[in-house]
Amino acid sequence: MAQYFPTNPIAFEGPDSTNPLAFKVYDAGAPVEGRTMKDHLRFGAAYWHCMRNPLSDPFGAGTAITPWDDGSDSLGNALKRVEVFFEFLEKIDIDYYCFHDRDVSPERATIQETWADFDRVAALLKEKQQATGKKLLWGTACLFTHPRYAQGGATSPELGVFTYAAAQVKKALEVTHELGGEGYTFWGGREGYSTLLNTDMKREREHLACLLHMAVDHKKKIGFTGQFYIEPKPQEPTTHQYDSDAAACLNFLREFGLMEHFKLNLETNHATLAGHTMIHEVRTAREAGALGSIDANQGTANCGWDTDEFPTDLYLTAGVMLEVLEMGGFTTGGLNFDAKRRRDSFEPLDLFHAHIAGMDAFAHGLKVAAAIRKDGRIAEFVKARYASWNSELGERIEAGKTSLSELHAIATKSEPPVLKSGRQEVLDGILNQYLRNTH
Ligand code: XLS
Ligand code: NI
Ligand code: NI
Repeated sequence: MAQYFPTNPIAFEGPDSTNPLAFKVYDAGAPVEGRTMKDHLRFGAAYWHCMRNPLSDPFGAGTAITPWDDGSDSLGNALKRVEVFFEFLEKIDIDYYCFHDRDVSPERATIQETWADFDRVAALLKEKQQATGKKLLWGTACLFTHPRYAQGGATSPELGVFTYAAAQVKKALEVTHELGGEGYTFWGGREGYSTLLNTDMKREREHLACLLHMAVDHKKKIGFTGQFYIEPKPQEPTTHQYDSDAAACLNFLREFGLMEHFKLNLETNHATLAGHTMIHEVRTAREAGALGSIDANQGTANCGWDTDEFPTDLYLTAGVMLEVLEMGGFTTGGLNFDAKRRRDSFEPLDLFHAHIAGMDAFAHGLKVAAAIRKDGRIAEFVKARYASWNSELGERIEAGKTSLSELHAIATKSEPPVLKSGRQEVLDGILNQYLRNTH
């Protein structure tokens, strides 16, 4: 194995290990609810953050130390990064990865040249996948970096831009298919507006739906059976994005007849930017049968940016894994670390520290979630809370077999209803008990 990272493969050393380059909780082969941790968590690494993020911010230059990268956009440099990335995947023991077309290969003067380079890089990605057994969780097209997309990709007021975006999606989809990708994501970073004064919102949303319908058609045409995802985010970079949260995405999909073709790829920091908890977003998607995949990260609570930090909050990971277990586990999706190191964690080894922290946090969340489910107290409480609905009248209301007049008559002759306590603090305590007692 090449040696771009000065570490051995990361191993599980148990909860008392003090080795920063070891897993304390994530024990890949350990069984939880009849499946291994590895199978449940389906971790993915993001090519853009691992290989292409210089760790700059609006006030300062990049700090990341990347001795393997000559800083050029040459094909040789792009191929070199693939070697480095696969060494990382092997050593960190992550099975899946995700990429945008422009992360792995550069944009050239013409579409033909751009695609020729993309094909060369894709061939190496495929070779590396075959040699290591690593897999593509999802691919995507970057429709937000190039200046042509300043006013949107699929929602640009300019037809030529839409056409270019469509070409880029076609190619990214075909490469994803070629690499055996299990999914394909649409994140509309610039599919929104800066001001309604210059925007025909109705037309732009319709155009976005047109592109997605064409993608569905093309998927069938080329025989790609991976899952399509939409990834909601309310703003940043645009002032308002059309796919603002899970509920808005579900409405969009239903409005344009796309529901059966898409699931959601939910990201924690996008949920918080939308004013929701991640658990709310995950629950909303799960109940609609549309929980597909997760971009695992977290934000700083008091900061209105998409800070994309590695997820270390155990309440978050336990809550997310409870929803995933309730769903019966991921199928095509997984936990893709759409997360970056802090600007001050710039050494190559910090990539390992960051992923280890996230993987251990999700492994712990998985164990806590399984323990809570086994205990059953929370689920029983919820069931009991709605018990009055299991009456003859409750069933008739739920079946749509009564009327306001009948309920008026019943309410008139009944005693006033008596509420039971919601016991939130008891439930918080049970959650904490499992966060403390799970090892
Ligand atoms: C940005 C998004 C992006 C998508 C893929 O905020 O999270 O990284 O996951 O385009
Ligand atoms: Ni994301
Ligand atoms: Ni994000």
